[in-house]
Amino acid sequence: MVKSAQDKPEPISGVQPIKVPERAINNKPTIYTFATCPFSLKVKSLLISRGIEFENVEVDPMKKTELKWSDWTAVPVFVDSDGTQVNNSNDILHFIDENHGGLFPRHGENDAQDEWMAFSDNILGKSIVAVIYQNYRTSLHALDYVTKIDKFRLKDRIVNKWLGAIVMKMVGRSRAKMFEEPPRQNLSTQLNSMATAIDGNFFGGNSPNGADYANYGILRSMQSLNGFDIVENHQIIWPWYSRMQLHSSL
Ligand SMILES: N[C@@H](CCC(=O)N[C@@H](CS)C(=O)NCC(=O)O)C(=O)O
Repeated sequence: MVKSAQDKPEPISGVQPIKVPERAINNKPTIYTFATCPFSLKVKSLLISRGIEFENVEVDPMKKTELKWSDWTAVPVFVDSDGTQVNNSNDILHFIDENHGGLFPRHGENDAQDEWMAFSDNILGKSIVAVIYQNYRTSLHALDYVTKIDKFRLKDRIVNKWLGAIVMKMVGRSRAKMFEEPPRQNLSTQLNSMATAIDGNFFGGNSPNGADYANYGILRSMQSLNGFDIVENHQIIWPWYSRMQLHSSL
């Protein structure tokens, strides 16, 4: 019987049943990323802070040639040295921690960590997009940066900068509609709420847990873009961010 595309199972997050050792470059843990992607930066900050030697494959954001082998088409994708593939940034954070140190609780073991890891995707990630792409000027500034840093082919660069700025301004607007306050005020409110959960030095207390890497990665992606001054001027978040930066050298 011929299988139709409809029979194809939906790609799933987390650890994958089939190993792909050929995708672990030089037999090292390998991460497939876009350089400016907030979710990729979560994972990089953990890998670097644990001193894990890894390979980074930059994916072309247009063609995604380097990720054609995977059903999961968003970055980051992690492949461990033995070929274990893990999809989705928060799942990857847990997998890496579990296999390299086990320094923070697993999903389901600590409600606060679970809540703030989910917050990084559902609230913080969307709040920064609303600020970065607040208007055409800020959107163009971001696309100028992204198309220079990410692995765009030269001929894709210009068109993506100008068209991307228009598209992302619309995305920014739709993200802004999720929140009651205007984008800058909303980001400030979200940082205030994060600040209440930082327990001493980190979300994890004396040392970072999954919530620290997850939220740091998201904010790290907006460094040098519109709205980062809100982070720099926050009395609790800025010292926390600086501690995370020192801790992860990213
Ligand atoms: N929930 C995913 C989100 C990943 C995601 O949205 N990545 C973006 C880049 S920042 C992407 O790959 N977008 C392209 C696509 O989804 O096709 C995660 O946490 O890893």
